[in-house]
Amino acid sequence: MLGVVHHDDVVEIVLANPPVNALSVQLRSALAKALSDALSFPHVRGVVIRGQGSFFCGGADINELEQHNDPWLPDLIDRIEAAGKPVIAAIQGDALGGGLELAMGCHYRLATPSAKLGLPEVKLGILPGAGGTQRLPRLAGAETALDMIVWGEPISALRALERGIVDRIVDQDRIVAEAVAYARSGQGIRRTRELPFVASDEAFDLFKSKNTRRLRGLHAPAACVEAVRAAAQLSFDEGLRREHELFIGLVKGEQSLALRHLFFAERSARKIEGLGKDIARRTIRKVGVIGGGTMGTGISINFLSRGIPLTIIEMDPDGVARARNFITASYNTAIAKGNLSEDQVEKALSLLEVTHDFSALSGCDLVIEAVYEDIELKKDVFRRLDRIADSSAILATNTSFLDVNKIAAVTSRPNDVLGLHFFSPANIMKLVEVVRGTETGPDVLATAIEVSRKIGKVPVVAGVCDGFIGNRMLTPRQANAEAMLVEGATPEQIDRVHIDFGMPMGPFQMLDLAGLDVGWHRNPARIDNIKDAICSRGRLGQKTKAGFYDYGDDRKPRPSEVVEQIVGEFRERAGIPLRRIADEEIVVRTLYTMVNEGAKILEEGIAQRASDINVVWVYGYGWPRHKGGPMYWAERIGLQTIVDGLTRYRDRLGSTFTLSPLLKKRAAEGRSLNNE
Ligand code: T1G
Repeated sequence: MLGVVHHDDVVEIVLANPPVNALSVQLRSALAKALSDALSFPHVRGVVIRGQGSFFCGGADINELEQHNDPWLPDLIDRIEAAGKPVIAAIQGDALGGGLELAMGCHYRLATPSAKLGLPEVKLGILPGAGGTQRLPRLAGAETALDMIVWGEPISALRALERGIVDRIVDQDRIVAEAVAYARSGQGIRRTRELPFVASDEAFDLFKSKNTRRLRGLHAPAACVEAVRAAAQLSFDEGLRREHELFIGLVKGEQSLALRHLFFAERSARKIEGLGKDIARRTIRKVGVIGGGTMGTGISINFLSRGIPLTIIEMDPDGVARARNFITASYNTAIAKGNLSEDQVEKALSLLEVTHDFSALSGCDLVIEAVYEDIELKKDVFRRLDRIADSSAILATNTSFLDVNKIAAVTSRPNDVLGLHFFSPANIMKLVEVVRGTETGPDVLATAIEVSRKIGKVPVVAGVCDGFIGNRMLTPRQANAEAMLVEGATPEQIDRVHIDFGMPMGPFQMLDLAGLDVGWHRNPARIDNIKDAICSRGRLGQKTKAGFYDYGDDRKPRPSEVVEQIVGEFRERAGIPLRRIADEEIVVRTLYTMVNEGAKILEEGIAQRASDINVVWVYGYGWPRHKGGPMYWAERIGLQTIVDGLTRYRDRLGSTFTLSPLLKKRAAEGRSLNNE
């Protein structure tokens, strides 16, 4: 749990609680004792605190946040700060949350160049509760403190040095020796709590007014601002009390519970039921992508940006040029936005090959097919791939709904085949549905999860069905949204209900963005549903500046009289009476039906666990993180509430609707949808 090393008159305390040195009650107890012992030795002139492994400390133990076990972290940090001998933090790896707070309670801080320092508590719906909101402003000023605490993003050691959070940058192989020397150097004791901090009240009001949109509806960021404000208004100890008060107000709140659920859900999603952590993984040194369209190039950028050589196959020289130009333009935008440096882009582009020579795929360890969504076309590609690709290569299809088993079946190696369903824009959206075919090998699955994480994605394992997890749950939502449009709701009303709920956009805005012609039969004379009727008038969405909404050059959706007329004509032909539709009905028929579909996905084993479904919707569709995902949200409002709502509107849900037996059963039993 903790190591102690004696360097003559300096004691080095090493936090050793793998994997991230989280400050569990055991580690805190061991640290309190080791510190007390070290300071009690007359010959000891100072103490160094370091983390074992690649983290200084990943913060308080998130499992213990609602517990108050002694030694309480704020008290322990106060003891470090009050020590009569210098205590030096040797930050050889990331110092996050309570880990950075611990370091700020030390008298000096040395850090290695690659170390990151951050206070990400706000991402868990809380705030730094061990003095971070009071010490950071004293070290780095109000602007840096607000930026780091309210948004929760870590900064580099170099930036921390510039901001006054770190005193020196020292290489990995010398940081202990330098810290020991620093402890021995007789540099007086500098207590952070004694540093002055002055900031006007207006600075905090201005920060809040400038970030109204980003802060809207969220409890933790606003509380973070007030905690830092307290550091300017109150004495240090009064500020600590205010910080604690605000922390307690958040830690039991619905938003923090949901955010902490998601933290662990994202990590559970990487685990494959029945497979141990030690399953062998294949090495991915080179990647091939077939198809240099929007998806293929977006997928490619993920690998190139992480230093993985990649070959894109296009049909002909024009396709080759288009693909390369698209990638270059995307990277130039990243430079213009300051997201990447010119050197980083130059390195990424140096790893890219674009060709129409299919045999260039030999030598790739992973090939991702991203051609048009047509099963016969994909089968042809995989037949060719089967002949060309190395015997150890993993063959993945980026299909968003086609049957991965049927694609695998045309190859001689179905155990090497699976789906990697990226979400558009593929270089931005973090979700990857890792679609396991019936024959997909465990090592292939484990490798796909590992390489997805390596390129910064959040993988979730899905079984084969129409739409896998996310898009399958979209189906009842879209069907009911379109039905309610014909019955009397408007696109604006339905979308507003979703935006008020916290979604980034509503069903009709999403359809206009994706394009109404995705999956359209393209026969304007054939009008089976309202979407066909809209498409038949050439209204394909944002790309035609007309879909369910009208769009100006600003791409803002405006209610369309033409759509109103099309819907009216469709309603008349269908003989559907016009009626007023309440928001509640929209919630039941679009959100409750999604939960019902999610329960079926669980019943069928398409998703391994309910929390995986939450990860899919948060990372793939923008479900508000502070509402935990559809299945978590359903549990919080009550599964019986969901069942009762669906029962109440049963006549409106169409003849094909069936209530999930699992949902009904667990609701009746008062149990969770998780497999406990
Ligand atoms: N507490 C408990 N478990 C943790 C943990 C933590 N702080 N951090 C990570 N784990 C587990 C994680 O669940 C996983 O478990 C394993 O460690 C590896 O994590 C008072 C109140 C540090 C950047 O928010 O951001 O301090 O799945 O897969 O990708 O003010 O973990 O293996 O069983 O994520 O290398 C504030 C949270 C806490 C940081 C490493 N700290 N952690 O990423 O590994 S609140 C945080 C992370 C606090 C104080 C407040 C990341 C990481 P398992 P991993 P990684």
